[in-house]
Amino acid sequence: MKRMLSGIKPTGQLTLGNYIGALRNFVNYQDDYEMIVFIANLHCITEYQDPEDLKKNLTDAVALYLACGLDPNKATIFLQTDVHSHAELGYIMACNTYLGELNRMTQFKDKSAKGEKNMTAGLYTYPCLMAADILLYDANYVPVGEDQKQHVELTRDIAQRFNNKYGETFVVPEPLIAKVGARIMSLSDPSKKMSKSDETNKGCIYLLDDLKAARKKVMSAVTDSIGIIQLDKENQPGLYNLIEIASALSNRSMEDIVKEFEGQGYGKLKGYVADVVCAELEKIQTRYHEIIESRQLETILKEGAAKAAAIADPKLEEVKKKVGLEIKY
Ligand code: ATP
Ligand code: LTN
Repeated sequence: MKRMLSGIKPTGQLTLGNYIGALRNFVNYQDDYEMIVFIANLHCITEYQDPEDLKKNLTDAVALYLACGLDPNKATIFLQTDVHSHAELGYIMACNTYLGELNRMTQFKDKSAKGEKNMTAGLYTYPCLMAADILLYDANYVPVGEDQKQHVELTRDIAQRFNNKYGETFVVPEPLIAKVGARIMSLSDPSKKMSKSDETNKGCIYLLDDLKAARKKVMSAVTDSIGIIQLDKENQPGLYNLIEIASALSNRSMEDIVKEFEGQGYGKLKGYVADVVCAELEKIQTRYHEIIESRQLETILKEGAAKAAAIADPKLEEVKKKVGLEIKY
């Protein structure tokens, strides 16, 4: 069975974008792949997080993973810091990455271009830690949203370089981008990605949003004045995004949805999208509350970390040996 690995960085509450672009796919993959998913808490602190908020977000993320259908009997689920090899291999990977490569990472470039202050060294070297996360497990596939593709490509370069320098060590992973829903856009500004760091809060649906609030966000989503229901991503990005959301959640094709609402007003279509979104959120939230109350998170994470470490720790030892980081007695 091929191995698949992905991580999520809960620096805020998980969003519908995370669900459609990532989580939901993990659930579909867990039957056909050996699935490893982890909460990338070390990645979270590349930017300051209030410690209490961070703790809550990490806990919610695990509970939401499970609520969305990830099954700890099928997939390995753990917290990054519970497996120490990540940080250690991350450093070794940083020593095998060139500044020029990190300078090309668009996520970092965008943040510096915006003139963000107090950017940390951790944020800059973050792709090296991400490479370690992936390479420790010899993952064949890495399912991510569009925005993370470049980081997986860098991981491939680092792996190939390491293999050439030190001998065959790592499996070179492939990014896996879902066809529908790889980039869900903000409901209030369809030129931007739906993001948990949305300042106005209007464009982003959180998985734990109150259903009424979620419905309101969909109903007031920004569309256009063209007034025709069709698939025109360029001129009607807001409408396209709504149809894409409904399609991803209902497993219907976007064309099929257009056919049903053709010739009708945007309000009707929005009502349908809101129904689909709220039904999905309700299902997830019910499970989420059951999981939080059942207090099983600690055991699941402990068992997940033990399973993960059994793969990661020997890999790190192999790397250290190859690099020459040991004393000969
Ligand atoms: P944000 O920009 O909201 O902080 P992120 O991409 O930096 O999000 P994560 O929460 O770690 O951080 O994202 C987890 C996964 O969800 C990644 O694979 C990412 O590509 C995917 N993802 C995040 N937002 C969206 C979106 N709007 N549409 C599709 N996929 C998304
Ligand atoms: N960088 C990713 C989260 C992440 C990840 C990973 C994803 C950290 N390590 C390894 C896939 C594989 C993000 O910001 N979404």
